[in-house]
Amino acid sequence: MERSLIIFKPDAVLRGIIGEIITRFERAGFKIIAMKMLQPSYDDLFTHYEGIGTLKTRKGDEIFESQLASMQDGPVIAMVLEGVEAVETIRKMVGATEPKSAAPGTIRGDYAHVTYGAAASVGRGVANIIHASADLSEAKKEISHWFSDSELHTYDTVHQPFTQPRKK
Ligand code: DAT
Ligand code: MG
Repeated sequence: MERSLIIFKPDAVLRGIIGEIITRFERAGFKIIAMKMLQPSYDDLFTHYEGIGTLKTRKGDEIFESQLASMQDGPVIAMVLEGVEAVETIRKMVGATEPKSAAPGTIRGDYAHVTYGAAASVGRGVANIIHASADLSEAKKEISHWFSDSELHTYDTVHQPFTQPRKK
């Protein structure tokens, strides 16, 4: 089983669409093993977006600082989901970074439509609802950054019979 780190960004929390999006993950059979609301600090976001995600290196100071400020517009909800090849499938459900380019049916494509250009013109990170780990290595680092081991829960769901050997 893989684990992926999800963050509902302030635009999702302030719009009140968290429940609908959690439902999509539950419907796909992913198990929520951790969840908390927090007001992220600049330092925590720096580690998340540059220390782990290399956003400043990849996209430059202006986009980086705009994104960190946008992530502090309100509280966020961090969550860990577990499932078979969870990281790749959750990224597929989330869709492309720029909502304009995100396919209909994806979370970013269904809940937003804005562009990088529009975000740049107002000095904001592009409001794209949700963060999801890009690959397994990022997922592991992000989960241990946002959650302690004792916050990660172990329990059985009704999906498990379909992913485990048949009982004799
Ligand atoms: P993703 O979140 O799809 O993994 P990323 O890691 O490249 O994408 O960027 C992290 C976040 O930074 C992204 O969700 C929104 C913001 N961002 C990235 N590129 C941007 C841009 N060109 N304009 C505005 N915000 C941007
Ligand atoms: Mg990323």
